[in-house]
Amino acid sequence: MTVSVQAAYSLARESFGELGVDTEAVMAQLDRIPISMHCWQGDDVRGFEDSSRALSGGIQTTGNYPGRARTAAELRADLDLAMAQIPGAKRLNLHAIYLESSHKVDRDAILPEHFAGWVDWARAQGVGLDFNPSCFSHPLAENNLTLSHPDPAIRQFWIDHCKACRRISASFGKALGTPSVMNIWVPDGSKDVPVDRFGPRQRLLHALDDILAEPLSREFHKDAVEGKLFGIGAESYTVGSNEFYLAYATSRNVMLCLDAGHFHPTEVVSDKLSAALCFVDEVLLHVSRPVRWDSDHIVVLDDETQAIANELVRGGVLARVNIGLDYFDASINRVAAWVIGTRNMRKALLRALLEPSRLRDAELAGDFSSRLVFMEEHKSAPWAAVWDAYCERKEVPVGSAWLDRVKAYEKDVLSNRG
Ligand code: RNT
Ligand code: ZN
Repeated sequence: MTVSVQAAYSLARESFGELGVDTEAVMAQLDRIPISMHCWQGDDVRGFEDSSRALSGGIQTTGNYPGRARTAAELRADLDLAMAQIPGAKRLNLHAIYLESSHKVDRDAILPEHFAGWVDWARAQGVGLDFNPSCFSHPLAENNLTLSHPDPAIRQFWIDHCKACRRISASFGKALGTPSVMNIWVPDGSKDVPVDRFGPRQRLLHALDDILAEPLSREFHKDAVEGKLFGIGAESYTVGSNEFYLAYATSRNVMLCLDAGHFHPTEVVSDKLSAALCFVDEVLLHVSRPVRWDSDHIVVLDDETQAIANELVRGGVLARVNIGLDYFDASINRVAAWVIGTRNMRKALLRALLEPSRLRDAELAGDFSSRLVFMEEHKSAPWAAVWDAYCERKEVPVGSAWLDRVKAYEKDVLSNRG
């Protein structure tokens, strides 16, 4: 370790030790917590199916920073660079539109072989894969209707797509020896006040039941469902609302996906985890940063990201919560966006793991003055020294040194992309 990092770490280790926190054990635990990085930050959620297709489904990337990945090879190269700057266990979260095929394959006909390149890459990198059906950016997803579409043929197309995706997801789990979490999110909703709110929800319910009918071992594949409040162009009604999916996940024993940007502005995911986990076995997190709306800004080390990490550690539910990221920013270097958000999520986990037991003790004793004092003290505890030491041990850059590598890559590689 460099002298300054070592010196700061020794002092930090001692000061946490005085409060009963073993920084060595914390680092070891931190390193094993997987964070699933979302492939779609690298190319503005476009995929490789048809690059002329505009992003639909009520989600939006804004910005046109140069260097967007246009092929799977480019996306993997960008991910390699990003992952090399991020310490700890990682996974990659793929969407169905990231298939590789020499000829056009429609979404209801996709097969594991179209993702062979990703499996090879994941194996070489030692990362697990997660998956998502892509029920948007497609001619049959116009008007934000897919699994709840009133036309049975269109509905069936999306049901078949989701069924094909489950098999691909299970193939990932089998190939890589770690279950793939497959998250179903559909954009279905209505721009203006609908007449019928019941019909679409009943159709979605039956479509989901149909999709999940094929039994697949949880050793290879796990299902998750993601609700939301509204999307662009679907402001008045969202078929898959929070209530709908909470009840669905509970009654069907599937995972609930909680996205930090999918609730009313003063609601927070950090408070929902302990409620949902009373009733569902596992949760999938889409850690994101909503700025005034579901804007999917890059995750920063803000209060809510910290509160989420605190809940996972304080609640002892790290094994039941799958941490995934979900944001897409096209206004800055996209590799930097991945590194910033993923490192921040792990920093939040580190701070949570370093929390001394005196906070809980004070609460249990009813001493809320001490609880608040200790909570506030912990914010300025020397966690950054532990973070730097951890980065050095994992041979990833300390502080902002990774930015030089990303800038060099931008100059040598990204700026040459048309
Ligand atoms: C949309 C959902 C969904 C998507 C990704 C691309 O609001 O958050 O998770 O962002 O699947
Ligand atoms: Zn999401």
